[in-house]
Amino acid sequence: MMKLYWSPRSRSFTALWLMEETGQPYERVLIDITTGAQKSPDYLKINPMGKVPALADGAAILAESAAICAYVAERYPEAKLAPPAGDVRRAKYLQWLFFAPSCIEPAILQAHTKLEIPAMSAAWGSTTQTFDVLDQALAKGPWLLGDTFSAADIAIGAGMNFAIRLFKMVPTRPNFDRYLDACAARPAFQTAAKLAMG
Ligand SMILES: N[C@@H](CCC(=O)N[C@@H](CS)C(=O)NCC(=O)O)C(=O)O
Repeated sequence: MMKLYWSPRSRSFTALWLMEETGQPYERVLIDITTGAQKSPDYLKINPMGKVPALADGAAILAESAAICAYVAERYPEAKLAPPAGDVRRAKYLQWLFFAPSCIEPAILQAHTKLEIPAMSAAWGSTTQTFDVLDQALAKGPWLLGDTFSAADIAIGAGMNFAIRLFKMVPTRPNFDRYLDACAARPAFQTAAKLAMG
């Protein structure tokens, strides 16, 4: 059984939501980041960054929420969380999955801190550009791939939910609201949200 290393009220929500979407059993291993457990020598062997979440699937161990999304979607193809290789939708699936940590996450942080970074130098361009591009992608909906829900929605939906609904770091928009309502209506999201409270 896979082991998910997690902490309440943290980015672990992405991985909790993901695991709940698979419908597969998994073990939750609490690493309470308020106690410093994430910096213990034992946990640093699992994630040398000393951060949650991390996942162990037997001897296969990995961290980074988007990588965990990609790994689990591949391990449980029956959960249909990723278009398979050869499917034309896989291109955009990968694009949005990588967009989560490389553009959405830093754009949220920039919106929150108001840090000035030249758009030409920032990998995510600017907060406006990042959120405009996401807004356009969600115009048709309900998901990033249209009618197909995927692990990319988990990576992006969890981040946007955190930034817009939980911490009000980013102003909402009609397409974001519609999208976050659709995410929040999923039973797996709701179970994960309860678990994430600790
Ligand atoms: N890039 C990582 C970020 C994970 C992360 O920032 N985790 C935070 C909790 S939200 C953490 O473990 N912080 C504890 C610490 O830095 O000591 C991912 O996307 O999974």
